[in-house]
Amino acid sequence: MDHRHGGIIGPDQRAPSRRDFLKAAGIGVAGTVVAGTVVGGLGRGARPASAATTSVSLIATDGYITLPGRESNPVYVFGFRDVTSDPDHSVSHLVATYKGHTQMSAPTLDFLEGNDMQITLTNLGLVQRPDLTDSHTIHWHGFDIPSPLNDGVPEVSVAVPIGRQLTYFYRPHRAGTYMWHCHFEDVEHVQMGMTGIVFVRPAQDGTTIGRFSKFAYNDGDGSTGYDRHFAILLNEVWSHYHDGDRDIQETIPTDYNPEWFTLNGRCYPQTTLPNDRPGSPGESSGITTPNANYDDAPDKSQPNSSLIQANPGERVLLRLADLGYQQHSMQLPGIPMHVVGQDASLLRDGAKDLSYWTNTLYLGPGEARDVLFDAPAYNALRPSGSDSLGPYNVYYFKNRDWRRLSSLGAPGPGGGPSGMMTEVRVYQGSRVPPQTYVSQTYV
Ligand SMILES: [Cu+2]
Repeated sequence: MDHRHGGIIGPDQRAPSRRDFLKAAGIGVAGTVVAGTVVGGLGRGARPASAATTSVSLIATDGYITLPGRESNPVYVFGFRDVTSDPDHSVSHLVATYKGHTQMSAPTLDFLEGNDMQITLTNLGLVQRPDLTDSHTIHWHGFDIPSPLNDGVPEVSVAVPIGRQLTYFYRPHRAGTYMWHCHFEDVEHVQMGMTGIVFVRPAQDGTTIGRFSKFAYNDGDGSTGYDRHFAILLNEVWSHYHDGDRDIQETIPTDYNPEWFTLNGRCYPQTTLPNDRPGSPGESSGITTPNANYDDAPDKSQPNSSLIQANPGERVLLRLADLGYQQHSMQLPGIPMHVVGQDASLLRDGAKDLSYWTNTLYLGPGEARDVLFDAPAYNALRPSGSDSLGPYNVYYFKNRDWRRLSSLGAPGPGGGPSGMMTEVRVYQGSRVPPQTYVSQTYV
């Protein structure tokens, strides 16, 4: 293997360190290009230096999440967690700190077209299943990647064994909303929770077209401009698979019969609780899961909110992806939806506009959509509520199949909906501050 493309590093440090690999590639350890070019792509030769390099550090391990009806018996999962902010990325430190403490869904990855991306994945192993020696990978679904080495399909490249690290390199050239997942024994690992959204902001971002400076695509005319964006992953959870993996029992995947229907790994009304972002004051959902098999500390195991907050008149971009195994039809009654992107492609053929307006979105497994809507004016006659930002109108972004608005076949709190549903809150006055990152919450 050419070390310029990344490296597998053991905990014993007999192998060259990650620092050595990055130096060899002309990349500073702080994550900026310091000299010359970064060589990548098998046999493709040198390429121009990119504007910047973003480095992300992720761990893969197991853990538990809390779903309706299983509050006292949390559901076993595999997953990814972002440890970039931890200054110590040694395998020994990561194992001691995070093994058995994963999350679902995976962190949302936010990249910029043309920038170099490094994602270092460390496989910490599984606490509940020390007998399972499964590797993990990162597969960027739908990404037109030239290098199989970084594609994460283990049968044709490499995977990351327990106790090892691998740095994946990407330079995305196509804007859009994608998804990412582990591709190792993927039917199992995807259902077990190793799924998330990755999106690429277009090079057009930062220019001003009309009143917008942020866009879903390089549209040239501002037609995909937005004020706020939200990344929401549609998924299902089948208890049999998760309990079977926990208890060392066989599962027949073709018997798939999920009982939970989730947005970002949560069921309504948990979907409307804030994010759990470390270091972000005010963002703590309070969703904790006792980690019975590792220690007594509760985990912030479902950190990704699906709450959509907007001011009247703002244009909102929903970055949607389905990484379950079923098709879902989603509705937003009261607000028309404008579909401008599909599977990381602008819906346009030459000069022909292929975007469409709908009241029902259909997403199959492995599909993504970019959906714009305009937040309506505040209307005192509509259903409303109030939170720390003040009074709001509420619109429900929900699955159109009522069976998927339940959990374990039961309704939610008070006999209301559960499952695949969240709220769009449109506030009276302009109370929502400017968004500084995707899916930011303010309650
Ligand atoms: Cu995996």
